[in-house]
Amino acid sequence: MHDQMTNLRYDWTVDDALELLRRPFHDLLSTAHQVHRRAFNAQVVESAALLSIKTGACPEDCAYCPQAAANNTQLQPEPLMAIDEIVAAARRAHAAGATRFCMGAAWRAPSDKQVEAVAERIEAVSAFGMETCATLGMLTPAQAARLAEAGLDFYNHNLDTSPEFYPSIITTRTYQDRLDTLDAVREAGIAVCCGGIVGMGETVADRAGLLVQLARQNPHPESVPINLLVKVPGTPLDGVDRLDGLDIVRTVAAARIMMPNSVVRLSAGRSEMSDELQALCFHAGASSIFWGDRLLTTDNPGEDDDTALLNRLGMTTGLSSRLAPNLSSSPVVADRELGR
Ligand code: SAM
Ligand code: DTB
Ligand code: SF4
Repeated sequence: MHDQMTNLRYDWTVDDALELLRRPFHDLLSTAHQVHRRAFNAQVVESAALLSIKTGACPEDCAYCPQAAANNTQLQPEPLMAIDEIVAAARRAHAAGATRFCMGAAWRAPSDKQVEAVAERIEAVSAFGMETCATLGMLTPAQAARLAEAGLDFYNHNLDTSPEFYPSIITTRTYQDRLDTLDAVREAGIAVCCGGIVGMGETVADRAGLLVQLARQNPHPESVPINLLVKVPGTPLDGVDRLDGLDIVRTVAAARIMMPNSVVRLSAGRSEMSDELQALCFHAGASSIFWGDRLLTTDNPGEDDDTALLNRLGMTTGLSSRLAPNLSSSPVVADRELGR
């Protein structure tokens, strides 16, 4: 379906996505950048801080994840953090320039008691004006409603990869389980943050398959994190071949074109990327990053390096990289170029 009012498409096919991912690089980038400028201020990136509020000993078997109990990593498990510690971390992140605070927990699916405890933490962080995000695993509709009531702005739940490649990466929960949680989050009125991971040994068709799963959602996820696999010793994916950096740029560009109003976040893996590669990703339409020197359990570039990079690019951080919504539908790019 193509919504003529909003100029958004929800009928993307794998062939459409493959056609984008395989375009001559400059044609793809040129279109993505023009689409980006219709809806976004190209000089602004959003800055989200991450905190692992419950770490490790996770019963899921995600092959990429240092927190899975099944993976033999050196990670020290930690129970749910106390409210005052979380609030102190959020205040520090706010003072360091982050506008969103994302709390991650290594759960398969939280109990109602655990959701209640996180709801209190969300209320405490919202109270001093930061946007809140949580990623806690699978949720029931009632749990999503409780988090919405607590004031949660975003819920992160990734599809990770294509439905075809998914069973090679995770066996303890299904693709449909993830889609059901996304429905519950959407239904509760919380904005959806949903993306995936590249560089896990997937094919270009798998990257196309992931993008199509995201872009066939109506509405599109408000935030789309594109993570580059962080390889952690002890995880089954530690030895996979490095993904060509230009394929990361292509994935960002295709996401930008397919979901023109969504905020595409260049997420995990930036510590392994050159400044030049990150600059290309911003040009291709990424307008959000994780801010601070820690992701959940692994390293991120840190405020000083990121501030220096943004300065060199004439860019700044800001609460929203989105332009006014009515600017987003001006037909600057010919339908032909967008694959319509
Ligand atoms: N346990 C919850 C879940 O899986 O939904 C929330 C936390 S989990 C760590 C959040 C996301 O982090 C995963 O869905 C995955 O996309 C990403 N992630 C985990 N380990 C990663 C790694 N080594 N490299 C890149 N992304 C990773
Ligand atoms: C997302 O897409 N990436 C973040 C956030 N959502 C929760 C997590 C990245 C985790 C990288 C590995 C680690 O630090 O444990
Ligand atoms: Fe657990 Fe989430 Fe890591 Fe999977 S990605 S092992 S569910 S913490």
